Amino acid sequence: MAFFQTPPQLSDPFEQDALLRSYLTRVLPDDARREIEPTLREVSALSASLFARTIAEQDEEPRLVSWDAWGNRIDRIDLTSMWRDAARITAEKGVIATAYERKHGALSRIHQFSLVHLIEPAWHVYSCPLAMTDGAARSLITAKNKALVDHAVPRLISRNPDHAWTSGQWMTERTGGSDVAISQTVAKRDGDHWQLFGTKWFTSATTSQMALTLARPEGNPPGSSGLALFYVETRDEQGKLNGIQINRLKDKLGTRMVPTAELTLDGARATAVIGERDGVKHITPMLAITRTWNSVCAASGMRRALMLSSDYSRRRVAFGAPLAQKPLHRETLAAIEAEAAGAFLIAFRSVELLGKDEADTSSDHERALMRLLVPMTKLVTGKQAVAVTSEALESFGGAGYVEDTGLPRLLRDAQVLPIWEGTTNVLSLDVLRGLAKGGGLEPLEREVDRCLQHAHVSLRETAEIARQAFTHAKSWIATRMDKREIVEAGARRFALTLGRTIELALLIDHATWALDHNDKRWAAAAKIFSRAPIDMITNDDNTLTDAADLLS
Ligand code: UCC
Repeated sequence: MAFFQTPPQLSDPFEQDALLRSYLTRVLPDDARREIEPTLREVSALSASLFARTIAEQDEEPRLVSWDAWGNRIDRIDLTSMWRDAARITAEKGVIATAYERKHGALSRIHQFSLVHLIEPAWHVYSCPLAMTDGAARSLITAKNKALVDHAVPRLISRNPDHAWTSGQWMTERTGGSDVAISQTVAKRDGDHWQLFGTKWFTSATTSQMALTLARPEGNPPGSSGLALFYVETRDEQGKLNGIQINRLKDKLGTRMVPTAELTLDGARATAVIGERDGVKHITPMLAITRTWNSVCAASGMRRALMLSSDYSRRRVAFGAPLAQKPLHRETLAAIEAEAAGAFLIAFRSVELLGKDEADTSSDHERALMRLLVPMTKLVTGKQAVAVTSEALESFGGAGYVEDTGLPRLLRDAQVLPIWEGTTNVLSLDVLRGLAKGGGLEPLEREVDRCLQHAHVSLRETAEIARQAFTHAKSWIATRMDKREIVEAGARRFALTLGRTIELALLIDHATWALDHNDKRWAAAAKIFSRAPIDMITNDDNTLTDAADLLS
């Protein structure tokens, strides 16, 4: 008889996600959890039902139609059917609205991001425009521009698909996406409004109805303080593009359903959101939100890859038994399970802090912690997402490398996570910026202590690994404060060490709670996680900088 392999199945992502369920049991009061859970089950069923479509429609891509049949320039982007459906689902399921209705106070962000965690892998990175939409709503609210808040925010957070808008975040120019201060777009005053002139080199999800962007008002000085934050609607009342030309769609490694475009702004009518300067500073509320989305989506991508891999391991028989019974295969999957669990817990810790900040229930310590944790979580989870999805693909053997299984897309889509919204290096430097501006490492130290002080007796050795890594990071930075180049060169090692230490501490914290509830799984994850590199700092910085000099 012919031999065929059985593809992996996805039944119920919520039911299959033991960590999400135990985390929600730990952090939510029973009544809140009872109210929230049906919405998660509904979205989980939807996510499972879309699974087959994510494979069947994975070759669909957005298309730029530059001209109509009669020679008129129209610059229309036709979206994939999955993306059109995702817009409706977002509104109907309140994927943005849940955070702003704040039905569960500070816990509402946990509710919202649990929805995101379940649905994200099912809709071809539609989380990209949603992250920016959420970030735009938050930035407009923070800027307290009443006219724009009244006009745009109800649409950005709407539950009505016919009324809802999404927003872009146009920050990247030809000069690059990291050093935003050298942006070249110019803003010229036009009565009460402004007109923008320049090129935006990467604009994600360009079909959005509005965008927040940066431009330099004429006469302003160079540097980021001379940029201002602007609100732009992409089309006018007749549906014509607002002084915008779409030059082309980018041909990318992954996120191919995301219509990422290159734009020319040629007199785009714009409104200043808050003053005429300090645009970078005023867009940072958006960055905090989009970076948090990035972290949650990194965790959810890892979870999806693992669900498929573990399901497959029970179906695939090789060398006389299912892979799930092979010791080496089990150990390999356990190692990536531990990584995914650490990533999930740090991502949702950022989410908790964001929720408290917005509900105005944060302490000063929690606000300082959030400033550091958001970039650190984004950079550490972005790297883990690439490593975990790569390992998960390998666990399928050749099938993981074949396009029509739908598996390679998981890795391609993960590869953007360490790039957009700040690369690993840029965010490592942002962690240093946060330390310099805030209270140094104290907020992180308190967080490590909070997690480890009640560590279960069986996890004391594991807790010691986290403590030692943190102490090493603390002494490394303390003894190099005056050596700017050494600190900059080591910023990534330092930030990754802190990020992985916090992940381990959070794993121990969760595992200690779980052990009290007869669940040994997360203690096992903490132990396995602690065997992977946590402390990446070296005291021998000069050897590395000398080597880098020779090799560069
Ligand atoms: O990638 C993009 C869109 C992709 C789609 C989104 C999908 C998301 C998830 C989906 C999941 C599936 S748009 C491009 C994103 N670009 C970036 O993220 C920029 C990366 N570059 C940086 O982050 C840089 O560090 C810059 C641009 C912030 C550096 O700017 P400056 O102006 O050179 O730096 P300064 O002078 O240090 O900062 C200016 C001000 C300061 O405030 P003041 O003036 O009071 O001292 C800083 O403290 O901004 C403040 N600031 C911050 N505040 C800078 N960074 C932060 C921060 N992270 N938090 C709070």
